Amino acid sequence: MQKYSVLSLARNALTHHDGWEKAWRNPDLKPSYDAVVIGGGGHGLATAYYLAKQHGYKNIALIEAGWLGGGNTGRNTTIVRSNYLYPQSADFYDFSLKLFENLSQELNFNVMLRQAGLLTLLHSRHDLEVMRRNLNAMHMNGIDAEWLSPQQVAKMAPGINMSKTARYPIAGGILQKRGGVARHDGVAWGFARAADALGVDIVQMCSVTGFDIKKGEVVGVQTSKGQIKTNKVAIAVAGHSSVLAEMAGFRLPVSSMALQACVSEPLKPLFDAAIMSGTIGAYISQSDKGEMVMGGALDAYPSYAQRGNINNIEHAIAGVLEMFPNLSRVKLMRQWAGIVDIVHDSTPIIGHTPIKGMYINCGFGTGGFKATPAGGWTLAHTLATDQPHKLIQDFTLKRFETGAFIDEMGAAGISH
Ligand code: FAD
Ligand code: PYC
Repeated sequence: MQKYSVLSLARNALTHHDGWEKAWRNPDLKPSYDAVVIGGGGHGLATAYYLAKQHGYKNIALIEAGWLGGGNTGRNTTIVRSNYLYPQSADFYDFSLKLFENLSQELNFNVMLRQAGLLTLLHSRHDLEVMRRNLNAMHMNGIDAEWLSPQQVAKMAPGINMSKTARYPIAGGILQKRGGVARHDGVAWGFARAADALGVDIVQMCSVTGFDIKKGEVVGVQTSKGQIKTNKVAIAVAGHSSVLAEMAGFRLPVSSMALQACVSEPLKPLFDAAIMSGTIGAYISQSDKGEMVMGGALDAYPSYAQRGNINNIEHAIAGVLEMFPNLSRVKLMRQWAGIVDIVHDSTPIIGHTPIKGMYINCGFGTGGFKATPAGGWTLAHTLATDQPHKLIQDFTLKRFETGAFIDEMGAAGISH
């Protein structure tokens, strides 16, 4: 990797970065690859990276229809945590958080992980009773989580509405101290640069348009830039998973829905933790730049329109103002949406598909950013060994035949 002196950094800043080495190449597609990864979001990029790094694959293409991180990876609100209910989920998401804790070093790219805590607000006797059980489950799963009194919540979240007559009074909270935020596009760029350095051909502005399948086995991928021969394919396209599955001739139990978020103008630092309330149906964190990053529930019906409906974001903002009434005069800067892949037990699908040689990672819905490293790690393992990784053996498509669901709706963080 090229080294820069302070002088060359200053010169490059003044010359619009002329002469700066590109972070990854822009290669032409080759006619054949040992593995093709579809989707240049965090999960696809992590899959390609771990295939090369952990499994020694040398001839991999990563195909992205748009630009890297332009899907949900660059649209999410960057919360990371592992406070799930069931042991399988807790093991998987905590493995991911551990990978996050070392990711900047692993990729030699600052992913700006800030573990200032994830605070879940509790508002009623019902919340307290249910969440005490959840807290016990988290402890049994080995996840760090603490019970907070209303006074401790008020201390962590200056400005929060502590009025006893509030519509949703604060009755307490649960804090995962290792939770927090990480820079979403930094994660995509870090994996991309590291994968490229290991020889992965990252091809952007290239759509997968079909598959060549012979006797139930994948033998090729058709793209807008030509055909590729391969007998190993990993699909990681989130909200477009059903579209790709249809191209391969199978169906997925996934609905594609818009999830919105918005940011305010930057403010002076108010609080460090990310704060969520399932009861109110809204969440907020403050970015390193000072913007309030806010969101709420999913839009009400399936859609591929990456825009979202105004009533939903209004509802989310109303929820944020229930929590922090003093933000009512703050200006909004941007609103956006991403198309997320909803599965009815809120647990991802990772593993084999009905097509031999074709593997899938989808169903993360509203919560897959935190799972980016583990999603890539486990999909790479499954593709390379043709065996499900032990962390995801209960996350396969099989559960939709057996009924062995892992219902994580309550831990999804936001209302569905
Ligand atoms: P994506 O990043 O969507 O990448 C898929 C890629 O596939 C896209 O770039 C797309 O262009 C490409 N693609 C699609 N079709 C094709 C094709 N035919 N050919 C080639 N490429 C194709 N999760 C959290 O953990 N914490 C959060 O705080 C959080 N907040 C969120 C807030 C919002 C508003 C949204 C929308 C999501 C949020 N999520 C959050 C969820 C999280 O963003 C996703 O689960 C995660 O980013 C999915 O990553 P991915 O790599 O699977 O998908
Ligand atoms: O999964 O933690 C999460 C999350 C927060 C906001 C959207 N998803």
